[in-house]
Amino acid sequence: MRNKEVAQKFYELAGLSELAEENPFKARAYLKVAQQIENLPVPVEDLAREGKLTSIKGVGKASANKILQYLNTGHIDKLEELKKKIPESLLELEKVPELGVRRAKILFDTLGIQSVESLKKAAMQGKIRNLPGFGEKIEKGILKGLEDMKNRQSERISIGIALPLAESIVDELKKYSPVEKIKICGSIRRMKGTIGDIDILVVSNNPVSVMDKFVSLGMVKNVIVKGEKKSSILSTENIQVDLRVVQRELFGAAIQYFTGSKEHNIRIRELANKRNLKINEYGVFDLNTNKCIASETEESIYESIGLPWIPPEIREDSGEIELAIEGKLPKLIELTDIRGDIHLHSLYSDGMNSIEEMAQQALQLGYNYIAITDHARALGVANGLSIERYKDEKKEIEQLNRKFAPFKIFFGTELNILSDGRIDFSDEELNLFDICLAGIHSGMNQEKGKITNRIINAMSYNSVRAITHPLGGIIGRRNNYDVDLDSVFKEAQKRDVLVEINASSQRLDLNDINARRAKEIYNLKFEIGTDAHSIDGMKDMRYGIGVARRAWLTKSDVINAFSLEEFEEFIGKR
Ligand code: DGT
Ligand code: CA
Ligand code: CA
Repeated sequence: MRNKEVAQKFYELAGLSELAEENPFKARAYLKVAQQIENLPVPVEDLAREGKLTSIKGVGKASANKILQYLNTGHIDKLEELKKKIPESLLELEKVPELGVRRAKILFDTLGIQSVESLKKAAMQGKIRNLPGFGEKIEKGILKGLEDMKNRQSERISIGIALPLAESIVDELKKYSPVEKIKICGSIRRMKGTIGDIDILVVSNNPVSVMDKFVSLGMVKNVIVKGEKKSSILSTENIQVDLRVVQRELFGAAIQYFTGSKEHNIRIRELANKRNLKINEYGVFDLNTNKCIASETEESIYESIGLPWIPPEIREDSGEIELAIEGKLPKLIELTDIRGDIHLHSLYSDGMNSIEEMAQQALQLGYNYIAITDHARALGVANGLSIERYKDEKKEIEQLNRKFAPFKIFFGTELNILSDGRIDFSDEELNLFDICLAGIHSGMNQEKGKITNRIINAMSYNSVRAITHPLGGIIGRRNNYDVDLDSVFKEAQKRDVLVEINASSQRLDLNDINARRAKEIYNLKFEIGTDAHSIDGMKDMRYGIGVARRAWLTKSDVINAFSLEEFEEFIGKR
């Protein structure tokens, strides 16, 4: 599914169209198309193939042609045309956090700022604060944004982009070329939050034909190398994809080797050496006779060195080998263990779907319950709810519950942890809800001590049962705020508050490392919530499970893997 990627192009079109001072109506139209495609429940490339692009709301003939052109060639004429009209450096400026198109344009028009360097200089000289609509806070924000940009590892790409891309390649190759077996390996198989490049392995009796198809896929921007055994391409989004063809009998050895991690494989090789064996991408060999003793399946590779099969997500040489030797690997949580999604937004606040539609999707996903947790009033930009509107929402949920029983919709809220640590409502008002989550949505530039105390204070409300997206970052766009996570974890332990693994592929917050610490040091429990604002977003649960497995979590660590009865008991406990 390439929806996010195509949506991104339309966001770009909207921004550039505004910068180029086209009719403002156009920018708004592009924006609308971007939002629609981003939230499309089906792959945009399927609609393209079926000639049904104009069935998407807001997509006319012109936009449909742009989508087709992009899917077929990897570029959009209009986008290139706009780029030519705008100085390159201005394109760079527009990406600085806090800036965006409109402000970049003001800076260009008033101070003649065209580059990141001159922006930095002007901000340091205090020239920006006096411009209309800027002020000191934004000037500081720009400097911080520039710093963040420098620190960000912009080369790695979010799994939320890489995995769907890899899957669409697998689908196409399966459909249109003679593959017998095919597997995504590397860091994607290990479900790392960010990916360097995509590694795919295939078995085929006609490698040439597979490679021909691979290098001519719609998403190929250019071919780096093409061979019979290995080819590499660069996708239109500048993601490298390596495809290797291996012999059927060597498939297990190859996927074990190319799944990595490198650190894990180094340890595996050492273990083999101790047994007078040698492991490489072709199999396990007896060092004396050079005879191959395992290669066809991954299980056989591990077995040959006395280990059980190890789940890819924990192959990082961070303790898994030692436990595997003792036969004590934990049974990691799985996607099918999840019984409900308890962080969801509906049309009542800033979601795209009704509560009923979210419930239908939950049933499709095999869940037994959900919690609708729309934003609370302080979050004006997200259409946050007053107590009165929450009461209306509660009524609707009660009605739906009669319809959907035994499936159950819990009536929840995602509260705002305000700048002073208070939340939107009093404990008494919060009695209205079945479950209250709370998270920081504003004042993210405060200093560490303040932010930490805000979260700690939020946990002092009896009703608050979970802290959402504890670090507040958005992958590739916004850095985490500064917070003393250990203090937060300590308080959560004391108060019996859950921490969230936000499964949205744009967040993955907590990440694997922090979630593992939360469990191992502080014995915390988790909720894995998608924070979905549409039925499509609910499918992001698998990324949350990826994080959870990488954090070594089991079913019993995660509240929304509890049965409906257990979950009800849990939320009734306070
Ligand atoms: P990435 O692409 O940076 O997100 O991370 P990976 O783990 O996918 O790394 P990549 O694509 O360089 O290589 C894929 C796997 O192949 C890697 O996890 C382990 C294996 N591999 C690659 N190069 C080496 C190597 O020099 N030594 C060993 N032992 N394994 C390697
Ligand atoms: Ca890789
Ligand atoms: Ca690679």
